Amino acid sequence: MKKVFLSIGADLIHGGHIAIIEKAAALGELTVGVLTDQAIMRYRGYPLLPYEERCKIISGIKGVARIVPKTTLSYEAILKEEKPDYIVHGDIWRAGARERLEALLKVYGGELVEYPYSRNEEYQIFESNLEAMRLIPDVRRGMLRRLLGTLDRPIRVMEAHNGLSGLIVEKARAHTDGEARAFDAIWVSSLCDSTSKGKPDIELIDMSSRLNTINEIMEVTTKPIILDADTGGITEHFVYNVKTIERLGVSAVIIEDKAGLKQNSLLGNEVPQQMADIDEFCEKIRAGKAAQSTRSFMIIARIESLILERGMEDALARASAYVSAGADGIMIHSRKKSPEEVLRFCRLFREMYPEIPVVVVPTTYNTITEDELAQAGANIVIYANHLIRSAFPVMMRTAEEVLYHKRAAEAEELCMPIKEILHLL
Ligand code: SPV
Ligand code: MG
Repeated sequence: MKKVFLSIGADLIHGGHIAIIEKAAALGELTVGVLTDQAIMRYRGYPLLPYEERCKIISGIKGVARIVPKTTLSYEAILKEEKPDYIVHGDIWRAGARERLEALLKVYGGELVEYPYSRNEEYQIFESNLEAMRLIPDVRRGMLRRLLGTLDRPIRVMEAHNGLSGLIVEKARAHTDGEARAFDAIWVSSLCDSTSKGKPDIELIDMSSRLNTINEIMEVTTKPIILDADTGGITEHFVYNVKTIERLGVSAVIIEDKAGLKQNSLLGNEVPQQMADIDEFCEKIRAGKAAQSTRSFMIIARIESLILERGMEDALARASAYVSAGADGIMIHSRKKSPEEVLRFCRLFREMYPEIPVVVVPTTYNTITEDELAQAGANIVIYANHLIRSAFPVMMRTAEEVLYHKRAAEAEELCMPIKEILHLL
């Protein structure tokens, strides 16, 4: 009997999939490679159904002899292992994918069997409905916890401060090793939200305005959102804000343990800044946790001890207190050029709490890689301000070029072509 292989995501199964499975099964013994959660995330965002559930559905379909996990979009590993006589595939391909597959099949003499993909209009509606489900607040909110429970690498988060930068975080891909690498979540930074409004990062932008920014980003993205809520404000206000952002579908809020006028952490002790009283901050965490109504929402406590040079012991003592108060995770921040103190904190914290998620923000210690941070125990890596910082210098140069030349021709090479921007959305 011939060996047949078919790869499938199976987050949504409709008649078109059943038809292709039937056709594949008619060619011989059918093995279905079900894409793992991580493999799906690389090209389309988090699947609504976890891998185990999708396998159960596929295993119930007539003609499926066997299921194997397909951990990447590439067929390379699976073909080496399975050497199927036939690979069955629909006739819609990602750029270069067909050629890559044919080259792999050539090595051992396998054959590609292509079936026309069902272009039934109804199926296309089902598929766009599935995409729309990602926008439902309950679905989006739960994604961060699901990512923390699934990924075998740190969650990669990029800042967004408006709809356009949100779209960039949503769509950006780096193609390496035959895979498309993407960001997993969005950081709504207080620094970038304030800067994009021309204001300093001193908790000046009120919650209504922050909510507008979040809404703008949510309108054009599907990825989970982590909100930088500065100090969280006074506890009596924080509890109401928790309810609001949770209802919107934000996955996590991070609050920092400062009191008085909050200034940006990267200024450190160059400006007067105070740490919050530990007990008062714990009370804020407890009140926030009591105010939330879903299990998926997370309140993460951010420790500023290293920023304000209070030492490692203070940082660790605060971490323990905040975890005991119910924090779902700890963010440790540093403004050193070397990652050494953050790595030390992560290792010491991990000895005490193997399971509590740790968030890091490698802005100043930017040569460290995500893999190295993960080895020390970090679970979430936030690139906190890079889109706005990279946009600003080019906008400034464009303005200066126009002023200097009294015309726009010289600025053109700094600009996206008009046609491209018109078609961007
Ligand atoms: C932010 O992005 O607003 C942050 C991180 O809080 S930092 O600017 O490094 O303090
Ligand atoms: Mg901030």
